[in-house]
Amino acid sequence: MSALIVIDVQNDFCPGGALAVPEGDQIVPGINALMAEAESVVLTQDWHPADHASFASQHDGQDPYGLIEMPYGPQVLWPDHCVIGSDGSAFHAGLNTNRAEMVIRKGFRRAIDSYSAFFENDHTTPTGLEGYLRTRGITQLMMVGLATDFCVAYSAIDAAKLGFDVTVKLDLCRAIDLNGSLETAKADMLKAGVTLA
Ligand code: VGL
Ligand code: ZN
Repeated sequence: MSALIVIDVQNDFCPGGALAVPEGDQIVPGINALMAEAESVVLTQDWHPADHASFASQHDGQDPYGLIEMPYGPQVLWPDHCVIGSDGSAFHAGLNTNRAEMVIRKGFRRAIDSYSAFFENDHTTPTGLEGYLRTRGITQLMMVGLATDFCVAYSAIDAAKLGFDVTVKLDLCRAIDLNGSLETAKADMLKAGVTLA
């Protein structure tokens, strides 16, 4: 069994949003077409409380895109984004969500970020997605969405480490590309055994 995992195609990651990914909206039609053919579809949604610790606004003297040390390791600080229930946290209006059998929300604990759809940024707290996929007999994953170098890459690497057969379809992803993070993410995905297509 296979599943298409659509990562964080939300307003705040699209042009005009709080953490806009260049061309983030351009992948929507292609993702809709892929969903129509997929065996099963899972959507993820970045979902933060307004005082989330990944927001630069929560740290005196810090600007967005800086790096701080958190108890679980280094953390990039972001503009406030995907605040629970806000318009920015909603899926892009053009995304056809009808085929989604599961929506997994992540990053809802104030003190810890969660790029990956499988584990929070401490790399140990599970989101429950692994159990969902395994109990449904799903072993093959196709991943698309935003952003290639953060939530897509972290999700793909965790999935590969968990033993799933993972392909990232790069033409249906877009990157933030912070200080070369896209090239690093691609190399890390390949090293983990992810297929880049
Ligand atoms: C993401 C930064 C912060 C992503 C989420 O979806 O790639 N990036 N939160
Ligand atoms: Zn986030």
